[in-house]
Amino acid sequence: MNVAYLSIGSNIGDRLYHLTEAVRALHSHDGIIVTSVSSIYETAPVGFTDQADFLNMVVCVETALTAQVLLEECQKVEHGLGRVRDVRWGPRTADLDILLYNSESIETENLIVPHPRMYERAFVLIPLLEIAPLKASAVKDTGVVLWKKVNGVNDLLREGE
Ligand code: A4P
Ligand code: MG
Repeated sequence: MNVAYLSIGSNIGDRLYHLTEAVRALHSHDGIIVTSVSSIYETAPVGFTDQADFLNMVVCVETALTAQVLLEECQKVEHGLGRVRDVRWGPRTADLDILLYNSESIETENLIVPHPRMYERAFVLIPLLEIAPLKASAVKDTGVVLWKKVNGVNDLLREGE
């Protein structure tokens, strides 16, 4: 089974309804189980800023689908919720992006994973950190290794004594 993290955003109409229907649609797919969901955040628009505030959340799914097929399913969910693509980064009833798929790096014509802009976007990172424990695999090959766990200020200060 594969584990993926998806970002969901909406800034048109009944935003909460769009998020919940997106999750319901994903969960009702035979090859997708939504295993955890973040809180819902209200977020100022990034990129094209002259548009309404978004509601954003991140969900974790277990899926038998390949990343490519998962992307197609995400796009079907967007269409089902009446998404029309016009302005890039512009208003949308529902935008579903694949943030992570296992710990794979994917670069095809229509899919880049990890999502190329996720690390600079608080509206992605804050909900993601809520449900995705930082795993050793996530920092693999970054040149960063856990050297010592510190349990609070006193623990650290005792080290220096
Ligand atoms: N695509 C490539 N990689 C991926 C991926 N990992 N997940 C391709 C999903 N799609 C991926 O996306 C354009 C193309 O990206 C797709 O055809 C797909 O093949 P789109 O959803 O059609 O268009 P878009 O969403 O306008 O563009 P994009 O590049 O996905 O925009 P972003 O970067 O997702 O930005 N501000 C707030 N506060 N909250 C938001 O949710 N969202 C955006 C959209 C801008 N500002 C925002 C928010
Ligand atoms: Mg998108």
